[in-house]
Amino acid sequence: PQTVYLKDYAPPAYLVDEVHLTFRLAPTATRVLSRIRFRPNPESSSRDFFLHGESLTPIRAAIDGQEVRPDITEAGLTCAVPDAPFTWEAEVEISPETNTALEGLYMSRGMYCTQCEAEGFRKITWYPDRPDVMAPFTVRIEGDAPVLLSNGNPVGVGEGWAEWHDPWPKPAYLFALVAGDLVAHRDSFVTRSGKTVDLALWVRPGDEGKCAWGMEALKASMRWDEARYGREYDLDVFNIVAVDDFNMGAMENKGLNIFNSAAVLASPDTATDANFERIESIIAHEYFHNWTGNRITCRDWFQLCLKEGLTVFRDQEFTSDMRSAAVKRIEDVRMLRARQFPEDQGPLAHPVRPESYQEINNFYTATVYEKGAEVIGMLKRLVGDAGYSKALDLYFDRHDGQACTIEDWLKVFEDATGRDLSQFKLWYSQAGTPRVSVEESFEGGTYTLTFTQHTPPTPGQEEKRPLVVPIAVGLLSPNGDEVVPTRMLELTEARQSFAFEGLASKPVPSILRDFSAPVVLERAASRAERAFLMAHDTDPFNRWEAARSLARDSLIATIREGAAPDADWLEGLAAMLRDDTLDPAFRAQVLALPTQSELAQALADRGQTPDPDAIHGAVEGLKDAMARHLSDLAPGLYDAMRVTGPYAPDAEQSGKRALGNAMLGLISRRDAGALAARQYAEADNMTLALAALACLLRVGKGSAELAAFHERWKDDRLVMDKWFALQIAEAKPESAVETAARLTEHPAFDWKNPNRFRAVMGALAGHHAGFHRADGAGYALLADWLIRLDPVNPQTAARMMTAFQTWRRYDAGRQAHAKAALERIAATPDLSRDGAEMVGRMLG
Ligand code: B3K
Ligand code: ZN
Repeated sequence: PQTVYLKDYAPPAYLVDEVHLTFRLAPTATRVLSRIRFRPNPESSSRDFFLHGESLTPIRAAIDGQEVRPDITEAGLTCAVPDAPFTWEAEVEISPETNTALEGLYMSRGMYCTQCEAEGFRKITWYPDRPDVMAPFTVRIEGDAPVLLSNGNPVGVGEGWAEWHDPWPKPAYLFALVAGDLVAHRDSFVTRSGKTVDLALWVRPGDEGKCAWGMEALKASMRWDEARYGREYDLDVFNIVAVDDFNMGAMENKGLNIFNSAAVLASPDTATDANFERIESIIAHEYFHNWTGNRITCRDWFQLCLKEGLTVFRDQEFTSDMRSAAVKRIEDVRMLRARQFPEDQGPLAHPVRPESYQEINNFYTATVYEKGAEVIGMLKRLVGDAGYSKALDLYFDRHDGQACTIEDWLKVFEDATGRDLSQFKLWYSQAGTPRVSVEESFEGGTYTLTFTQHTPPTPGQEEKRPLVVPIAVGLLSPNGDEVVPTRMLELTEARQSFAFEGLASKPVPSILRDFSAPVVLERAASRAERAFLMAHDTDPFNRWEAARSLARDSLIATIREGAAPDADWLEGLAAMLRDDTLDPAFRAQVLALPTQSELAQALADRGQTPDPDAIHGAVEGLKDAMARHLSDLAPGLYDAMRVTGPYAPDAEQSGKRALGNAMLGLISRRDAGALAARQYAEADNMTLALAALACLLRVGKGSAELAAFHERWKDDRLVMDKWFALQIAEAKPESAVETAARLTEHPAFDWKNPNRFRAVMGALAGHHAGFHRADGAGYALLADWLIRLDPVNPQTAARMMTAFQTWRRYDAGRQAHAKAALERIAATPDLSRDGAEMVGRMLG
C-alpha cells in the first residue's frame, strides 16, 4: 500500500467553481450525474487533470458537451482538458445497497444515507476529493422516498424529487444526502441578528419520543456559540438525521448532520444519564464544526487536528458551562488517560499532526482529537483568556472560507498576542506522553520547585526535545490555607527551577492543577501529603487526583506485596463522602478507581510485568474493603441521593444518581443484591435500572431481571446494545470470553451493525482480565471476528484492532498469543488497507 506524506503536499491543479449533482436513487443501481465547472489553479504549475473515483461504474463523460474517454484506474481517472475553464459532465452508477463499508452512499434499513469524510465522496462520483477544493453545491434528488435531504437550503420539492442549494463553498467530504421514510421533530431558533432558522431532527417513525433532548442540546449549542465565540448559524435550515448503521458517532455535513442513532436518540427509560450527557456534547461538537471545520476547513488530512482538536476543545468548554467544570475536567482526563495515553505510549503513537499515513481513517484517533484539544487548552493557558479570544476572532476573520494548516492556526496566536510559538509547535509534531518529575527545596523563606521533563521515544522518533509545558501550581500552608494562588509556570527547558519567595513555612504544593498539561507527573509525594491535598486542595481536580493516586498506589502495593488497602485513603474517602458541600457528581468521581488497564501500565512503568488476574483481584479486594469501610454511611447516602420529581438528565439529578448508584455498588457487595433487586424493580429510568442490573450480575444474580429486560426491550436496538454489553462487562474474568462467544450466537447479534459489533467485541476488549486471559482465548475470539468484519467494514474492524495496542506490556505467554492473533489477521488474504496498516504498526 502507498504511504502519503505531509511533505509531499501540492496544491490542486484545478479548482472548482460550481458543482451540480443529480441522484436517481435505486438500491443497487443509483445513477449519479455530475456537472462541474473547473478552472486551472493559478497557484499550481501542474496541468494534470486527475479526479478520484472508486467502485464507480462509468456510464459517460463529457467536457464542454463533447463526449470524452478518460483513462480510468482503480483510484480515479485522468483526461486531457482545455487550458481554460471548462465544464465536466459525467454519469456513473453505484450500488448503495451492497455498500456494507458504510462509506460513500449506502443504505441503512431501507434508508439512503452518506458518509464522505474522509474520502468517501470518491465512491459517489469522480471528483477532486481533497479538502482544499471547495465549491458551492446544487443537488437534485429523484427517488420514491418521502423525505429527500441534502446540504444547504431547500430550493424546491415535488412528488419524487427535491432540490437543495448550499451557497457556502465546501470540500466534498462535507457533502451529504439522506432519503427515506422519516419523520421530523421540529423547532426553530432565532439567531442574535434576528434570522429564524428551521430546525429538524429526522428519525424513523416510532422514534419520535426520543428527539426532545437532542433538539434542546442543539438550541443550547447555537446560543452558546453566539455568546462565547460570536459565531452565528449561516443557513435557513439545520437538519439532523439519526441513522442506525454508522461507523462513528456523528458527522458534521454542512446543514445536514448525520448521527449514529446512539449519539442522538434518548428517552429517560431507554438512555442513561451518561448517554444524555454524551448526546449533548456530540450535538454541540457537530454543530460547532459549522465554523471550526466547515467555514474554515483543513488544507489536507494531516491538518485534521485543526478542526478536531479545536472542536473537541469547544465542546468541552460547552459542557463545562452547561454542567460542572470540575467534574467535566475529571471526566476528560479520565478519558484521556484511558484512551490517549495507551496510544501515545505504544506502537500506534503518532503526533497530533501526523506526518504520514496509509489510510487516513486510521488517524481519527484519541491523539488527534483529545490530545489535540489538550494542546489548545495549553495554548489558552499560555496566552490567557483575552489573548485566546483575540486570536480566535482573528482566526475567523482571516481564514473564513479557506482550507488551512496548523501553521495558519499558530500564526493567528502569534499575531494576536505577540508570542513566539516556535517551541510550542513541537506539541504538534512530537509524539509521546512527556514525563515530568519534580523536586522541592525550602530555604530561608524561599520554596523552589525544580522540574525535569523527558519524553520517551516513540515509533520513528528516537530523540525528543523539551516542550513548553504550562504547569499550574498553587501552594498551601500546612493548615490548609492557600498561601500562593494558582500561578502558571512555563517549563521550557529539560530541567528548570521556579522559586516562590517570602514564605513563613514550607508549603504543600498543588502541582499541575486542573491538569494544565497532558503529561505524566512523577512526584514522590508522601502519602500523608497526598491525603492532605485530598482533604484541603482548593483545586478540585487536584483534590480528585490526590485521592486517585492514593487509590492507585494502594492497589499497586496490594499487587506487588499483598499490602492491605491504604487506611488513610479510606478515611479520606469517608470524609469526602460525608461532606455535603461537595457536589454529588464530584463525590462519585472520587469513588471511581483507576482502570485495570491503567494499573497495568503503572506496573509496567515501574518495571513490573502486569498480571491481569492479580490486578483484577486487587481491585475486587479494594472494592470489598471500601464496602466494609463505608458500610455505615453508604445506606444513608444512598437514601439521601434519591431524586424526587420527574426525571431530568441535568447535572444535578445525574450527579445524585451517580453517587446513589456508587453507593448501591458498595451495598450490593454486602447484601447479596437485595437493594439492587429493589432498585431494579422500582426503577423508572434506565440510569437506575441498568446500574441495578449491573450490581445484580456482579454478585451472580439477576438472571430473571436480565430475561425480563430482554423481553421488554427486544425491539429497541439501542437498549439491546446495552443488554449485550452489560453481560460481558459484568462477567467474571474466566467467563468473559465464553459470554461474548455465546452472545455472538444470539439471533440479535447483527454483527454488520457497528453498534452491535462494538457492544459485544468492544465490551470484551474493555474487560481487562477477560480479554487478556492467559490462554489467549480473548485475543483469538476478537481476531476471528475482526477477520470476518474486515472485508465487510474495514473502518470499524481497524478501529477495534486497537484493542491489541498494549500487547507488549504483558508476559511472554500472553505476548505469544497476542502476536499469533495479530499475525493471523495480517496473513488474511485481501486484508483491507485499513487493517493492514493497523496490524503492521502493532507488529512493527
Ligand atoms: N468528522 C467526523 C469524523 C469522521 C470520521 C471519518 N472516519 C465526526 C466528528 O469528528 O465530528
Ligand atoms: Zn469532529
